[in-house]
Amino acid sequence: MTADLHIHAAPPEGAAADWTIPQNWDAFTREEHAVWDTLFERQAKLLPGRASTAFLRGLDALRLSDGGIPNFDDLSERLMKLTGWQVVAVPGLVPDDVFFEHMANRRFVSGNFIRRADQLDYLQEPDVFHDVFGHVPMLADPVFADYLAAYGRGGLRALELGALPQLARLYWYTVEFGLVEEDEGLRIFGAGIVSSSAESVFALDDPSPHRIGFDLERVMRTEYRIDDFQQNYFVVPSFDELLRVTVETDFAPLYERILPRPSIPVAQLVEGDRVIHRGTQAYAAAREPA
Ligand code: HBI
Ligand code: FE
Repeated sequence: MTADLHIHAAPPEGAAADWTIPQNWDAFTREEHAVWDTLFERQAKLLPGRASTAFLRGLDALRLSDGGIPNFDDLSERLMKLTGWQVVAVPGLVPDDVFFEHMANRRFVSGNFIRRADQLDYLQEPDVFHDVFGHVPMLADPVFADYLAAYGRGGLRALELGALPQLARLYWYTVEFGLVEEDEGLRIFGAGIVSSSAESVFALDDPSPHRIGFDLERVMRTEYRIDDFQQNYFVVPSFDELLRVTVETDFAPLYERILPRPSIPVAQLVEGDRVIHRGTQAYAAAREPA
């Protein structure tokens, strides 16, 4: 047996001890800025009436439509005034503790590369379009901004308590793939959805996935898939409510309760679910290997 010492790879050459790198905005080529513009225009057309009011407001407030990959210094200046957050560049995925430490200190880490023009819908690691277009508009919302900082603190705690997989599900089903209930109907806010043209439609309109009312314990017990559209989406009643339950819940006893229990497979409904839409699961069934 070895102790869990949180040993991880050293930052790559050219990165600081906290894994950040200079954005080096001047080094982006015209082609790379054009990829941003193409993706931006596609999503900007699709999202009114689909994305949450908070997301659309953030897009405006941060002037993400100015054209080209945003300069992080300018973006951080605007964001700092609104909610005290900054955006910092990293080479790619960073170790969990580094990721949480930045978040707890209101620094959002962004990949410093952009997908190729011939791979607009293909992504192995989060690039600057996913990270900035997908995540940063929500950080202009004061309530969501507090939620993400609280999540960072919770992440550091979950590492100590051996409950990272459980807490990561909360991130997945809210920050990445969350829906919110607004007066006019369901809206998307998860970065994985709003940065994807196909999933922006699928998550709201397709009969296949379940849409289930958010419940913290239920979400933290639920498996997820990283290789295709989600089979479950969880719907928060509001960001105030999401923030409230996460700051008011004592996570240590919650982890103690759920760690010994089996996880809930993707697409399985359980007793107590507030089912908003019972999915047909037809999309997933058709994609299963024969
Ligand atoms: N690093 N750059 C980056 N972006 C992420 O979304 C990210 C990461 N490191 C760890 C991580 N996500 C997740 O595995 C944790 O939330 C559990
Ligand atoms: Fe993301």
